[in-house]
Amino acid sequence: MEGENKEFVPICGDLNIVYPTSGAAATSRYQAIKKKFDSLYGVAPLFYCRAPGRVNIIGEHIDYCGYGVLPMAIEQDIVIAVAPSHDGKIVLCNMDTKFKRYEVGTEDYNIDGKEWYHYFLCGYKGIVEHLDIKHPIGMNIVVDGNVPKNAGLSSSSAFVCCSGLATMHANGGKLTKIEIAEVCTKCERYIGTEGGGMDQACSFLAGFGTAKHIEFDPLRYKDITIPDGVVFVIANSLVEMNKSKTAGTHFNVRVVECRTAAQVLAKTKGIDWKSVRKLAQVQEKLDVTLEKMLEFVDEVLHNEPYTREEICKILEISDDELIKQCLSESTEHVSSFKLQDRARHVYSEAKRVLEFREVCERKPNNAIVCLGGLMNKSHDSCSFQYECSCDELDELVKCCRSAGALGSRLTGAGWGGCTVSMVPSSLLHDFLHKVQFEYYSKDPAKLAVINHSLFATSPGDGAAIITSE
Ligand code: A2G
Repeated sequence: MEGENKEFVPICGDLNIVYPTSGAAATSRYQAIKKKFDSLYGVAPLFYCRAPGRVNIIGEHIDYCGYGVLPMAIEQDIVIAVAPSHDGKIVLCNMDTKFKRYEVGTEDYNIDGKEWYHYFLCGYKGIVEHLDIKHPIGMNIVVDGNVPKNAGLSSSSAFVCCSGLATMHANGGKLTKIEIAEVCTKCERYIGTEGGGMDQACSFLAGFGTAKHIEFDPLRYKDITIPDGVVFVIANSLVEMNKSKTAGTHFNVRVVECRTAAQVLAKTKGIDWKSVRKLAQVQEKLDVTLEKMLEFVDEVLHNEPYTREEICKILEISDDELIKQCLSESTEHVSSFKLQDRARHVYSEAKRVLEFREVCERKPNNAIVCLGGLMNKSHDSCSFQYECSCDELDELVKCCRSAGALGSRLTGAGWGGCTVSMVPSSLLHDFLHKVQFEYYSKDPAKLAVINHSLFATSPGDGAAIITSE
């Protein structure tokens, strides 16, 4: 099905019955949130919002270059319970007492750090500004999240999306899923990384039972049915991937390397390079295939890292101009840029995503073997060309492959976090056992958290507003 751009409509009814993917555990989770809400604010929540995390099956680090990705939502999500208030305040409490209570004025707040509540404020500010809400309503809030943090499963975007959705609904706003996904992509940039929109799009547009091919500029999506007989397994390397700290710097450096590669390619090919920000724009302007772009990359760019001076010389600009045209606040001091490897990864990964989709649609006899092969190539490209893996992720991928996965790769930004593996359903039990033995059992600290670290997953539902009216 081609993605429809529908407005968000609350799911209404008795919470215990209504929320579709809820089993007994989910129901008791909502009841626990309600109980805490009652004890904190003396009233029941008026509504709940939920937004899921995601696992990206293939298409890594190419959304911000303008290329399509192929993720699915996971069941784990962020839930926000809300009761509007009239005291001009937002009060935020978290089910996890590690995250302290926070209170701020509805019109008097700053996103000047990376505390947990700043992620809420990103979604809040994005919606207030987009809908031009002059006097936003106050909100009493309880937040609960079970998306593993710093694991590449998009817990921060799920929180930003859920906050945006709650703010929209509390203020009587109406947006389509595509509109709100775009707003939340932009507003997450208030807090640091220059992501491309996959996480927010997946959180809002996901649908039960299918992965999504999500494309950008303009944002659109298509349901992708994975062939029968396989299951996806997430395994956490337990190396923390903290995007707002070290990985954030690596991440933004990759964004800048891709932008610079696009501009150098454009300049060399006689295109107005100042109008180019993404590698996909170069392909579009030259109107050639991805194969051809890969040839150009090898012809035009050299493998050794570029210095700032060399880039300035090619683009015929000063260092100040380089900062303005290519770099960002967090990357203005970068002195060395690997353009060929990064561009190679992006164009080849974009091609693998299209091949993956094509195999899912055509379903040849060897479909699952082909899909596994594409996932393996994707990991190798992430590891060698994009250098966004780490030793533990490479080791985990190796364990997963030798435990029976047809394909295994890092998922999300990398530099730690999780792998995703495609495993024949008939081998699942054996696979989990072997990976447990090979990766987790050797370290008691890892073994202690295995239940949340190694699990099978299937495509979950997208974000929702849930009311009890
Ligand atoms: O890395 C992160 O999850 C990015 N998200 C996402 O856009 C994508 O680039 C991914 C790598 O494929 C954010 O920066 C919020």
